[in-house]
Amino acid sequence: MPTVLVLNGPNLNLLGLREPELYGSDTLADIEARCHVVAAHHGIEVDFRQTNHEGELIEAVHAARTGADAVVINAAGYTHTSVALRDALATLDIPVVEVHLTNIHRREPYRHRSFVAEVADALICGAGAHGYPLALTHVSHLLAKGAAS
Ligand code: CA2
Repeated sequence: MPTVLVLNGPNLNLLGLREPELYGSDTLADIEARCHVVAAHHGIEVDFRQTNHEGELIEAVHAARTGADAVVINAAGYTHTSVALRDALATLDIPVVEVHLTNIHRREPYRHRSFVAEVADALICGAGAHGYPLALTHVSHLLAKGAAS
């Protein structure tokens, strides 16, 4: 079964506990549970992780080079700052889908720039927690297409 690494960056462990008007009331555990349901539907396995540390995100991306078939990533604040994370993602030759709960283009100008987007195959933002199942559905489409070609 293909494995999809779903990586979450800093502060996303606080989802549902603060700022629900901005980020929704689902917790990260709720989102993870939803991801497992959608993944089972598509015949894929999800390895769901969250870290507050840039280096750990980068190491997880390195591990995905041999240990995953695709990556879904919400790099949170590091989206807008981390050239190092972007460089790590650029080494992957598996599908990468970027997810944000909020529409980063409707927010502060410093959130409009995404280093991750430069190396992602697709970007889903502004769909709230639903963005994760959407990303997994798209990944399963990309994997099926890849397997067929
Ligand atoms: O919209 C998104 O998913 C973001 O990646 C969320 C990041 C933000 O820095 C990005 O610009 C867009 C922030 C994650 C912080 O999550 C919190 C959750 C609850 C309470 C406080 C922060």
